[in-house]
Amino acid sequence: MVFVENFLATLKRNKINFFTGVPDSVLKNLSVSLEVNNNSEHQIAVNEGSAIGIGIGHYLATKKLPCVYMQNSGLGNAINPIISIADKKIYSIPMLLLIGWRGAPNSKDEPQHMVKGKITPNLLKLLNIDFCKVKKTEDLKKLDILIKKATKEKKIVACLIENKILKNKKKLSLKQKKIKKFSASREIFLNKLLKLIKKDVKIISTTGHTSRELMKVREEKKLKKGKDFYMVGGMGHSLSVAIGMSIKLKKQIICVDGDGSLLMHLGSMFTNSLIKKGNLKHILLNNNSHESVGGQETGASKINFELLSRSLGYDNYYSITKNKEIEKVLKKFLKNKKTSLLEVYTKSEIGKKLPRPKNLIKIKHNFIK
Ligand SMILES: Cc1ncc(C[n+]2csc(CCOP(=O)(O)OP(=O)(O)O)c2C)c(N)n1
Repeated sequence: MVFVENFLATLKRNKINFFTGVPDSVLKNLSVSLEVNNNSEHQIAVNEGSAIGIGIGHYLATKKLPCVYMQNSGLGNAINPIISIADKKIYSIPMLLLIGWRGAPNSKDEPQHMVKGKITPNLLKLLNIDFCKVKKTEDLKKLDILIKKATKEKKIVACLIENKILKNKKKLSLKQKKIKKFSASREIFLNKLLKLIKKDVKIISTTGHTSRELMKVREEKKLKKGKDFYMVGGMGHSLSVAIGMSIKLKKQIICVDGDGSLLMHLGSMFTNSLIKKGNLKHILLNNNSHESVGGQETGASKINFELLSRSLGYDNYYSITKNKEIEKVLKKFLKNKKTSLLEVYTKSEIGKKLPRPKNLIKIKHNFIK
């Protein structure tokens, strides 16, 4: 176990005072400390590649190392700017990557994390990034040496942290802004959705709590209409998967997106409007947070999704703010044959206990049958 305070002190001693990244459950105690204590600069990024970009910009502006944090699944998004811009043989931009190591060997985790977890150290080796593993306070000495090396040699270094290692000395919790409009329940919405759809509908649901809740509602209530494809990984790509299906199939394809996920690869909304297949129904469950990994704010409450979707080429926009509006609006939305977005303002339910999809190959077979 390592206290976040001690971890941050090691970084501070090395003049690292700027943080950017995409939240991760392994690093949620760090996120909460950055937000609550507010004594370092911190900017959440929409995806890990963008976080690397922000980090590069920070170095160019200050000559100081940024700390770019992410879950190891986001390393894929980060690789392009790492290897094509920041690499020692390109612009030689130093930074510290702080990587939440899901699926580390000997841990128990979901299949997608076990696959990425196994190759994470090899990926770093391939990228020529020196790294250390921090599991106990003494390991911070290794981290200190590594950061000094990054500063001196102007190269990227990384620190791998496994689940349940980072703890706060004092119990801290994120202050979530209560916004009245965000009051619909995801569970009630998904329940209604599964009742109102036609039998042959295909649902693509986004990473994290949305997929897990959809599976729970379907199983508990024995709702048999439609088939689900849970995007357990590939965060931000549910809409693209739905687009790929809608091009080839005439039946209704429903994408159930999250605000953090949609923002991660927002450009896919534009592709959707270019394709304009009326059978693709795009639903955004907006809870203004990365609920699945600790409830860090996405800032999506500030976005006018009606204006955004229309300017990207969507024909219609619907919204739901309360449970009692769900049935009426959902019926209208599902009947509409044009490219439309339904935004459901949902409450964030941090720490909700939900089951996890397990037999993914079986889920796929059942889905494409
Ligand atoms: C590329 C990538 N980065 C980060 C994560 C970790 N992660 C899983 S779910 C999630 C939050 C998704 O937010 P949102 O789409 O708003 O859904 P919510 O959690 O609020 O239900 C994050 C950051 C991931 N799985 N993949």
